[in-house]
Amino acid sequence: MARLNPDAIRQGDRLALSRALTAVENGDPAGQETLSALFPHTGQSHLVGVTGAPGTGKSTLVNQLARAFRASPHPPKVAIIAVDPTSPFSGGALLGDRIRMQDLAGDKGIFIRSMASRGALGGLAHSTAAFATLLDGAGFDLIFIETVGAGQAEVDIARLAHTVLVVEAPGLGDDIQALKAGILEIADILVVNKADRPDSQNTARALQAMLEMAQGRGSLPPAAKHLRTTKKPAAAAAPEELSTWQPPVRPVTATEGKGIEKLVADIRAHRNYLKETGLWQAKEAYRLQQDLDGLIRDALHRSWQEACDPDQYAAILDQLITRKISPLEALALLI
Ligand SMILES: Nc1nc2c(ncn2[C@@H]2O[C@H](COP(=O)(O)OP(=O)(O)O)[C@@H](O)[C@H]2O)c(=O)[nH]1
Ligand SMILES: [Mg+2]
Repeated sequence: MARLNPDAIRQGDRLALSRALTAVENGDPAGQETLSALFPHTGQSHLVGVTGAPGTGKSTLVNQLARAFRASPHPPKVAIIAVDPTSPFSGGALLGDRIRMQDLAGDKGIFIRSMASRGALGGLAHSTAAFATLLDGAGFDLIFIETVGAGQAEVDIARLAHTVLVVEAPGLGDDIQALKAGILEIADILVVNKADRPDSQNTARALQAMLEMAQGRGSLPPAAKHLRTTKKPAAAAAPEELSTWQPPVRPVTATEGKGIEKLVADIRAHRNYLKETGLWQAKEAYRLQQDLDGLIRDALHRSWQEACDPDQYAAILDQLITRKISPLEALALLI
């Protein structure tokens, strides 16, 4: 592997950026070095997570959003990370994503990258965060992270983002898909795509009703007054618990670009809200703390593993399984 060049990445060298992303994806130490070199220059990008069940139209939507942002008066540089846990190919893309890449390929202000993530070192959320940091360091103002909303991994990835779009579409089953995946509560903006379908109003109404119910129960965020009374952002509290943001339900037809302007306005409004309330910093602090804690856990576990005698471990595990000792007693014997 050629030496990676952080300066070239900062100056917009796309090849250098691609190389660094690949290095990070492969767990190559040179990738880590590049990340560290770029880190002081990061923290500028707006990360927008886009999640939802397969087929809801996320890729189509992100495509339209990228195009709309690029057509605005002071166009941001836009990057798209498509996280596809099912793709076994590094840098591989689904058919829809390949079409998208061709579609947006001529614009130097757009960078698109798929991340195949099976067996990603340190987990999916960790590699996605690393990708976002590299793109941030490369000067992308707006980074879309598209994930298939199917479980905890996607929720973890979405949590990386400042703004989370949960995409729903009618006709994919009777239930609201996001409810099943447990991702409704992390939505900052609820997008009801395929508004050209006759049943889409029912989907929108059902979502609105669910939101109102959740708010009535108080399971959605209470007042953000903590933020105004404390001097520094509470890194320990999950920032979403401090938010008073009311997620809008936004109908769009991604294939026709209908409703996209309003969605762009929603995304900008949420960014401004985060900046004005101090939640932006709180989110950044929370994310970095989570990342550090994860690294510490991994490092401690690794060093324990290196020191651990596998035979002793097997013997203690056996005692645990046969219930001769409790988990806590096993821990005391092992550490
Ligand atoms: N009718 C209709 N179809 C759409 C719309 N947006 C996307 N689709 C279609 O839905 C399918 C899945 O879209 P895709 O963007 O790949 O969904 P993803 O799996 O969520 O990324 C494709 O056939 C799209 O053409 C829309 O607004 N209306
Ligand atoms: Mg997709």
